[in-house]
Amino acid sequence: MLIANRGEIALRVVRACRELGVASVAVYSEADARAPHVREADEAVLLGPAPSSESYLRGDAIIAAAQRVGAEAIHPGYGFLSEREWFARAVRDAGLIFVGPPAEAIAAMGSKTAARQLAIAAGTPVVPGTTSALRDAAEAEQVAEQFGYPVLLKAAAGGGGKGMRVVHRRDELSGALAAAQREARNAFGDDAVYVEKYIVGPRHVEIQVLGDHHGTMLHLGERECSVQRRHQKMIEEAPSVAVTPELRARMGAAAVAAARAAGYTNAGTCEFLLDADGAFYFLEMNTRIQVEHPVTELVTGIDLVSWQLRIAAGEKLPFIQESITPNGWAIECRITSEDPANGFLPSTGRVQYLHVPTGPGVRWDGGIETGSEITLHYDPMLAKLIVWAPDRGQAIARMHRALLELTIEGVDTSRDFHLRVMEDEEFRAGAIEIQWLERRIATLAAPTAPHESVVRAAIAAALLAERDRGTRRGAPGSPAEAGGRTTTGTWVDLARREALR
Ligand code: MV4
Repeated sequence: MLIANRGEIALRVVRACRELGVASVAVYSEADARAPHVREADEAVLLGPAPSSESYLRGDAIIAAAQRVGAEAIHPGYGFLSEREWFARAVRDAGLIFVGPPAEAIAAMGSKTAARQLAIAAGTPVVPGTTSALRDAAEAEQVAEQFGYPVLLKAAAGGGGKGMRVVHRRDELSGALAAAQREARNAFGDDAVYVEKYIVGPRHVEIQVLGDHHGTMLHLGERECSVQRRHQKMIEEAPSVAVTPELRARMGAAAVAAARAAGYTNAGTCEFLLDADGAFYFLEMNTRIQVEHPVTELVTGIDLVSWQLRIAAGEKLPFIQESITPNGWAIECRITSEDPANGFLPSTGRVQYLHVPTGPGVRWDGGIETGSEITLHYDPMLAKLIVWAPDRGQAIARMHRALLELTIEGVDTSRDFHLRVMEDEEFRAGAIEIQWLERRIATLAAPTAPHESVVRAAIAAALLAERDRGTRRGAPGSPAEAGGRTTTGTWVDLARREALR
């Protein structure tokens, strides 16, 4: 198996390969020569310089490398080449197996208007709107009158929020259409824009599907992904507080029908909007393994990456739909090298010290280690911290505990932001929707103590702890004694670890 990716997902695939007895081949850029995914794979092939365009996006070089080392298959991970129809086709044409859906299914879901047509034909509910590109502003106005304002203009070639415009009134429509078309042409080289009714205040709930080459297509329930900012998810969970077993069965059947209509195989995800009344609407299908797949793994007990490989090898799925029910609760926090106190500005530097949480119900899917250099060449996601517990309340408490155990020194991270979310009353009540985070970001991303002062406090505390070791067990009234519910306890955690090193 050649793994055409880097970071945590490359490591995740290496691990699945090793458990299945499949030899793994990493690819890497010059910047990643010492990266964990390179060291952990059985073999590794240098692609080129650090920029993705000269390394991880070089489909030709990756296929040539696979042929040179005698690989049978290529796993694309997520991002990079994972949803490029031409790459899936080129892999197949080279006599290799693409671990993912057929190129035709990627193409069918790549156009949002084509995906809507497929979904409608399959009986999957979609947001009211058009299924072909708007010709002009007059047509847009007529369609908008029909569905009622507000409406949303979307790029047919889009996805992930690019080329979208909310329109509240008729007199804004023609300007917004021109802007959306311009943005779509620049981003996708295709200015086709269509219109949907704008759904206000929904949740983003997605359904995992898994299909084999023998006609079985299953759904593995939902993930709640509403905690996002600028279309970047920050926290995901499974199941969703808003989904009953009855709704899960209906959304699951809708996702399976859409996937079948696209000729889908392997792992995929159907994205839905779920409104406050429990109505759901298909948005688009992600034709790859997703970042947040672990929460589904933890509540279903099904190893998605392992099954991706087994499906690609021609195995039959041995499960029946009725046996797949979520057990307990899983939450994932994306640990990114971004400074929440500074508008989530990407942070760079060397990871000087890394302490990874462990203990009951804790999983760390990471791509970094002490010494890793964080650059601006790649995505800022360093790792995912995932927890499982019997119910949502315990999962939140467990995530909070695990985040307190996490120390990353050397770059700014989203860790403290996640601690505040776990402490937030609305989040704890499950009262989240897609605008929730933007609304609350100011309080959740407030600045913390400057790095230098935290380090000084840690050193001072370490010296005190060393002096007091064996004589005292946590001073009464200290942050450590307050039950660990405070994020200002950061220096105490640091100090404890300093003292133990
Ligand atoms: C919508 C919508 C409201 N109404 N469509 C954003 C990205 C793309 N996947 C579709 N998106 C949306 N489509 C209608 N008709 C709101 C969003 C949306 C959104 C969706 C999922 C997760 C986060 C989001 C953030 C803002 C807007």
